[in-house]
Amino acid sequence: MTDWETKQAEFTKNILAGDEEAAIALARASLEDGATPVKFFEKCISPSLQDIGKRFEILDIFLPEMVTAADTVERVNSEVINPAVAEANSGESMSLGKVLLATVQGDLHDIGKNMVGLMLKVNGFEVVDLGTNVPPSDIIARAEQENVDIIGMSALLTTCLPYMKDVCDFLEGKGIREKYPVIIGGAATHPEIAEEMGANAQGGSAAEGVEKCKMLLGKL
Ligand code: B1M
Repeated sequence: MTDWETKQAEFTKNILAGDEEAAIALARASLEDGATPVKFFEKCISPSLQDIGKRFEILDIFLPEMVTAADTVERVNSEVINPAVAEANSGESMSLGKVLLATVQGDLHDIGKNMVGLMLKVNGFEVVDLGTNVPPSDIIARAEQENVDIIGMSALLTTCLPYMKDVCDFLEGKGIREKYPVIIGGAATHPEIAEEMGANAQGGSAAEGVEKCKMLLGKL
């Protein structure tokens, strides 16, 4: 087992047990050892949640354990990861553009979207975060009101993918499709789905989401 695999196994154990103090201590120790907060998120938090998802799927664990794990991760993020990401990037002051972010209708998953929002902010984007369970009509109305440069949507439930397509189709129907580059992300998405629904880009990770937003605005 590599160091990261050992840490990740330990982290998974901590979050499943809802042991917030142990999970926080593990994250802090990793950062003190030199890991960046984003690396800890991608190497530990994200794969641990994926493992938990797989165990949920095969009925090895049940909803209450998934809720406990998610709540524990949220505490680790708010106490350790988010402040460390913000601090590491506190010198940034330019504005690259305004990105609307939303988890689409029917979907309440927001851990990944929140990380994307934070990474966008620390990389110089303004973020309008509409939260979770946001209907297509609200996404378009707020994009117009806020005059955003990009519409970003997240989905983890495959049943909610059609709402992402609805946003692309409604924009087309209103004759404003060209005004808004659309990026999608979240575990239910992949690049082919983005292409099929007519989105302009897909992000497989928060870092990729930031790169793709820069690319969409010609800032790379
Ligand atoms: Co849910 N859940 N969940 N869940 N959950 C999944 C998604 C699932 C795959 C688990 C499984 O069965 N294997 C499954 C969906 C199956 C499917 O649709 N095919 C599932 C299910 C079924 C459900 C419920 C229906 C369970 C039930 O009630 N019976 C229910 C639905 C509730 C609802 O949304 N209406 C439910 C509930 C929950 C909790 C509330 C307990 C909790 C969410 C808490 C929260 O988000 N605040 C939860 C969790 C934690 C998960 C898993 C275990 C982990 C999700 C996560 O946070 N991943 C998940 C298993 C899995 O994903 N494999 C699962 C880590 C996160 C960092 O990844 O969000 O993909 P992700 O984000 C990444 C990238 O994708 C990217 O960057 C992020 C960082 O790298 N990215 C973007 C994300 N958005 C982006 C946007 C971009 C660009 C990049 O541009 C705009």
